[in-house]
Amino acid sequence: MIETMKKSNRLMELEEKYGAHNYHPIPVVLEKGEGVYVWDVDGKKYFDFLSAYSAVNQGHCHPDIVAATITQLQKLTLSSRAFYNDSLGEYEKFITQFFGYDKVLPMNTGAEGVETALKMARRWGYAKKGIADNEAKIVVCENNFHGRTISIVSISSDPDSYGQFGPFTPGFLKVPFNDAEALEKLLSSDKNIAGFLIEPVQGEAGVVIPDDGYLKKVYDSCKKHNVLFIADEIQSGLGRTGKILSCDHEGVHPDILILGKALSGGVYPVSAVLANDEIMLCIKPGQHGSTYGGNPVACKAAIAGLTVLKEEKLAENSERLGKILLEELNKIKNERPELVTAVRGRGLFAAMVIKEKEGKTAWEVCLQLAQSGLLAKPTHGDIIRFAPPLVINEKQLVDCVAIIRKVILNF
Ligand code: IF1
Repeated sequence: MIETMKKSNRLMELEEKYGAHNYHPIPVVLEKGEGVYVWDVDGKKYFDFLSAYSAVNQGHCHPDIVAATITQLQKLTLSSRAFYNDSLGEYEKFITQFFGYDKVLPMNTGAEGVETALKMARRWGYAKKGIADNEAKIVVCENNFHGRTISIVSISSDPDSYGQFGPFTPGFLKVPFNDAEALEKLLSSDKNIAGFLIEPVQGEAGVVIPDDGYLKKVYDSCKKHNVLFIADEIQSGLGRTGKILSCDHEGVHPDILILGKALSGGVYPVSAVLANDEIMLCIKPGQHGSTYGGNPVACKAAIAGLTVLKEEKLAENSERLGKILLEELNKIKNERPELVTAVRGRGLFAAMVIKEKEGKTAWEVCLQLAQSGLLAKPTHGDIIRFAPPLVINEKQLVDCVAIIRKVILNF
């Protein structure tokens, strides 16, 4: 035991000494993942209830995704877009038909996908809506999280995200999330608005779910005022909330759809921006791109990731087990109402709000969960996000709820 603890400590010290201090991880050093489980360097097994922020919806190291990726890795890893490659066209056809769009612009990280969508919306605003050059505006929601680039933190409400990173990118307006009237009022008052960017469920804000009908109302406002509805489904999509996309709960088909994270099941960075020709073709050759965007490995990983999502009916599993998870978390809340002040969730995307107790916060709860074999991490200090891989089965979920209940009842 001492020997292995030394290994964990040695590895954490290496990160402390040689790595940027841009994270404060839960003190667990992982070395293996399979399905809903991860193991640390001491051989301790955990349920992963964060899923790498919803990037491993298909479970850790899904064999089909790993196999498809390894095969391509041994053939051609990167052609660059200076040339064609034998994977990109097949992938583009696959993903555009999967989600019902004319075209896709392939990128790598979620933030790159969001930046691409912002540029695409601005370009459409000038080319199609007739907005004067450099006057296009994009509306975002308070308490959003869309990534960490300068333009994206320019629209953040979180000082930890934007503080001391100015000056900020202009051309953005904010409305409260879940307030359709506020958006309608703003869109009625300003003709230079090209797009409205939204997370259909706000992840980092703490799994904030809008009222039923909100997405449809804001979508209709966008249609009424010729504004693009841009859905960031990087965290809320790909089965996480019980549908393939969170927008599917209200039958909303975004004008621009941004995907990332679980697109490749956590095996390889892949993001995608989907839109129809009227929007997509506003960007001409040489006006946007990326070295790795659309590389053959990413294409194969994403085809496998989406195939697993559909064939293993992960959205359906998320919807069914999400109902059980929410019901059980509410029971735990009712047993400790002074500690658990709120519970919310949609599909296997849930959150529990913890009231500080004698100086002990959600962080301490997560440390005790880790000791009990379940990994989760708080956001914004008091909110614990519960988001297991969507391959979890009912028995495993029951075991996880038992761990959460034990820790909360003894906290
Ligand atoms: C970190 C948060 C989650 C996202 C949505 C775009 C992106 C993300 C809805 C950007 C990324 C990640 C980033 C990672 C931790 C995690 C996160 F805590 F930061 F906010 F999930 F909630 N849109 N979210 O959730 O995608 O560029 O990272 O691929 O930065 O700490 P990315």
